[in-house]
Amino acid sequence: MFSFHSKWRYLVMFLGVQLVVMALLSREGYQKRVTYFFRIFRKLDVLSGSAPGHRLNHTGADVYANLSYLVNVQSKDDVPYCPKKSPLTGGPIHVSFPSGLTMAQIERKNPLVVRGGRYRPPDCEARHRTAIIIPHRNRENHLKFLLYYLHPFLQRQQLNYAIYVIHQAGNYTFNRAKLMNVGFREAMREEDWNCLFFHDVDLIPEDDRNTYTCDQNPKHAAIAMDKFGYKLPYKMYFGGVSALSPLHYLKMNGFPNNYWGWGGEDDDIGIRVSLAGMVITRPSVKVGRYKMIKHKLDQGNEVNPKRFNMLAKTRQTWKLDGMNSAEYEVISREHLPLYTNITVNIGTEAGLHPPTKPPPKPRKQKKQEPPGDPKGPKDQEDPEDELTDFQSQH
Ligand code: UDH
Ligand code: NGS
Repeated sequence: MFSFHSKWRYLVMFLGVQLVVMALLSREGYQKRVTYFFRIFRKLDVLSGSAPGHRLNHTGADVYANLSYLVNVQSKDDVPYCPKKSPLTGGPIHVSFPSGLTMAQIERKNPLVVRGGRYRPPDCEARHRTAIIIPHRNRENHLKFLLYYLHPFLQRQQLNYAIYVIHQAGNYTFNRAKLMNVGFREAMREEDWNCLFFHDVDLIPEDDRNTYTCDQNPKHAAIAMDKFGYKLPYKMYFGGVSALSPLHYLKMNGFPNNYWGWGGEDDDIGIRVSLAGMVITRPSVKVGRYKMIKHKLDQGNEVNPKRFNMLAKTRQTWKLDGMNSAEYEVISREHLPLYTNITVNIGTEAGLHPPTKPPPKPRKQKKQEPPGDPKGPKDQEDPEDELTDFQSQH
């Protein structure tokens, strides 16, 4: 009887101690450790593709949905290569443009992106090194949306990447293709990128199976844009977003430098691809989908009236004008939290430092012109007249 009572006492004491131990273990420090182990298990599940949470809702998925699985690890030595197909990609991405988005919010949502807008997968060695080149001027709002979507999109693809914004200084007519030449050279100065994506600031990819890696031939990625009813507007279209390896780029002497204003430069680039003996590859229309942020033609990027005549001469000009003749001056290079901003003076048609016109001399009394050429001296002819003549004949 007596010993039965003391047995109960010992049992109650034992349970009490258990309770105290459990209470202590559930304090913050222990919780952290338990969460850490749970995270490891969850990550292993994700990488093997078996985590239930990882099964994305493929319709209208949030682009940030499965990035919470990425955990920064201290040491990057001896990490294995990333899988050939990223387990983090899900398919279609829901794209909308809510008001009030700030750069600080984007930074907070992308904690693993480092200065200059660079990223490497924390848990595996990327198979691809991709630089994104964005020609830019006065489109800060578009840039914000692009960064919001592009960072998680590229992280899902497990790429080693950086985003370069090439900002044209001054107010002179915009020159998209020349800015791309600047972007190519300046990005390659920083790292041995094996793929360059030339990306308009107003195009948001809508499917993360559209991989930002290079193919055997130059790739036109923006094959299906909403503004064209999600199909190619014409067979040779090469605008919006394209991808070239450094080898492709140099083989076609880069892009033309002399298309000032809107239109034609992308067609010229497409022609260069075939003149250099390459072909254009494309993803499927199901995957190469983009939403364009609606806008009007910018001030300073007026339609270029010379573009058709210039296109007719690409065969003669591509080896002379391009990467080998691109002249510019970098004004600044800033490694900002979400991108590298390169501000550049690309000059005008008259060169990098066009001579300022001297003030007009006071007119002298004109002598009588000798009879002869009614047009006057030959050097007064505008060389563009020749191009306009060509256009009207064709
Ligand atoms: N860009 C700028 N600032 C400018 C002009 C162009 O950043 O002032 C860049 C930007 O990356 C843009 C790209 O150059 O996405 C292409 O320019 P765009 O968006 O004006 O060209 P797009 O063909 O739009 O996409 C055309 C608007 C309607 C033109 C109708 C002409 N018939
Ligand atoms: C072509 C332009 C391209 C342009 C494309 C789409 O006509 O530069 O339309 O334009 N080529 C010429 O003008 C020679 S868009 O509908 O996006 O405004 O990219």
